Amino acid sequence: MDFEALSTAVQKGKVKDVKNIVNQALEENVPVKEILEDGLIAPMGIVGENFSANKIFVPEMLMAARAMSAGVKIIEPLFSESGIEPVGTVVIGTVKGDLHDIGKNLVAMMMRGAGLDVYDIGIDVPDEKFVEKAEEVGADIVCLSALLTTTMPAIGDVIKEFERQGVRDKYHIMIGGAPVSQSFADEVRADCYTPDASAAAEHAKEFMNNKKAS
Ligand code: B1M
Repeated sequence: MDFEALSTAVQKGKVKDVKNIVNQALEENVPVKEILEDGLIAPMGIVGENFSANKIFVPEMLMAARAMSAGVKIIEPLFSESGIEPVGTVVIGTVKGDLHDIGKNLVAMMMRGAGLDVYDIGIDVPDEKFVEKAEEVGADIVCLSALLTTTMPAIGDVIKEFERQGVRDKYHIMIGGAPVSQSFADEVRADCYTPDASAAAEHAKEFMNNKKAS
């Protein structure tokens, strides 16, 4: 499998090429995790650097995001285990003012793959919507994603909304996204920060196992 060709196709937003290379890689039995991490996630880092350096602009960034999502869509079914009793219920969304959804979608995908029942409530989600959905579906875990330094504070607002409605302790609140850190998680009193989608899914599964055992 040609990782460089896949990386270039993602960076240039070539949806058709991304689909062809991913399908070919699957035929060659390349591990799905490698396709995802080295072929699809890594080039988005380069796209971000090029954007910061003013070498590309929002339209190119959007095209790259679309191409990456097309690749993820092909491998997504391979991450889910069907016919398994859900180990827990998760509500996930990107906070208010933030339109980035690729990372959040990956977390949802990995969590489904770990056997969790995931309700994805989308992007630019108002604070109260997280509470409303968590209460409606009887969630165990709530996941909040933010990609901008300007939208990070909305994570704290969502947690305050859970507190305001007197239901904060019912939920394990996990947070993540490129600018988010453990110290920020401590500051806003989140229950957990994980740097990536696999760590988030792993933590959620472990949390549910401990919850069931106690
Ligand atoms: Co935006 N953008 N963007 N963007 N964008 C960033 C985030 C930026 C770092 C680029 C840069 O300058 N280098 C920068 C933010 C700077 C800052 O805040 N300090 C930025 C900017 C400035 C903007 C705009 C303001 C640009 C503009 O309009 N002038 C604008 C804002 C729009 C808005 O949200 N209101 C904007 C718009 C966009 C697009 C729409 C064009 C597009 C998003 C398309 C989409 O998501 N559908 C876009 C993209 C693609 C990016 C970059 C290039 C890539 C993001 C991405 O998808 N990464 C990004 C640069 C970068 O991150 N290097 C950038 C791949 C993804 C797999 O990683 O999302 O980090 P990530 O998710 C990881 C982890 O963070 C973690 O797991 C994931 C997988 O392992 N994780 C969680 C994420 N959420 C989690 C939740 C959890 C746990 C883990 O819960 C438990």
